[in-house]
Amino acid sequence: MQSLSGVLASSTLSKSLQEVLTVTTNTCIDISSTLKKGSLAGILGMAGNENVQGEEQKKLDVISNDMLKSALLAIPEVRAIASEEEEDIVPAHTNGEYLIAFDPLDGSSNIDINSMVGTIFSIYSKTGNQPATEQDFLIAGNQQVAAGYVLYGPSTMLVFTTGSGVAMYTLDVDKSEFILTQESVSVPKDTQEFAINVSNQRFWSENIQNYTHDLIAGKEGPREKNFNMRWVAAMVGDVHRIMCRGGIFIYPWDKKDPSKAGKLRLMYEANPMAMLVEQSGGKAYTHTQRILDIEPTGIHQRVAVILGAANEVDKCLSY
Ligand code: AFP
Repeated sequence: MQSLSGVLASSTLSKSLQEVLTVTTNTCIDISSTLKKGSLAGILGMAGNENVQGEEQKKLDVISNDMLKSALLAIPEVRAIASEEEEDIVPAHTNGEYLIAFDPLDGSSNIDINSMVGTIFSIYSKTGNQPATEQDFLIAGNQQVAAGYVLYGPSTMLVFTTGSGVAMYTLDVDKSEFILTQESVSVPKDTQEFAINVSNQRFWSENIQNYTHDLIAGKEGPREKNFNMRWVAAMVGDVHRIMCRGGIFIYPWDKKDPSKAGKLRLMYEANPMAMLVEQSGGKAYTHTQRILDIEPTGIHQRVAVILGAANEVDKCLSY
């Protein structure tokens, strides 16, 4: 069984990108072992302040953010980082080749119930030797050089791509290293499983209401087949299920706050997940455009997300 370090060493990736991936994933191994301690480490519960999103921060949001920030800022390959938990970008080395955007702990509302959470990361290359600015991060997702997530579940798994397909790794806890467990991921074009938070149904646009109505109508309805529903309340968990057995994940625009295009963040949730899904044969759109083509306007920009089985995404967008 090949280790991540062995796969990277035998790859054609630059040594500097290998270093960024190694530091990112090793830090996620440390986050994983911290999470496994749970309440024994006195790290559950609220941190007592809000992040830039206006969301209550959990202690582990702050802890995991600080672990990734300090590890990445310490390596010369990094020009700057952007994080869900940081209002502004954090510059590192003016000669650094890479920009990394991350959600240090996605699904943090699941922490205190011992449910799935994860780290999501997105990597861009950066030429020149000027100090980084927020503008440097406002690059379309189709320019990502790497994207991935680490899922902290019953086992800790790393799923990432550098643009030539998607592989899955499982953490060998004894050796503290990721082992290649699936060389190539493929998302089936069709599905009978959807993920959406139905409690928001009354706030959705009419087309999403009609689309989900027909899913729930099942065999007797216009889709003429039954569907199953899952909702992990952590994008990383719902996307991992899709990477494993297919499906469609939707976090649509809703009229609770019409000024917001959606709940999920483009730079460190939608873009990396869109690259993974597309690299696996799936599709990732907002209501109107391919996510990876969006020209960002801000590092915390929110978008609607409809991703997964290619034919089911097309079907959803046809309503
Ligand atoms: P938290 O990190 O605040 O738990 O939010 C997770 C998330 O951004 C995404 O991972 C989930 O898919 C989505 O929000 C869940 O949103 P709801 O709580 O509205 O279902």
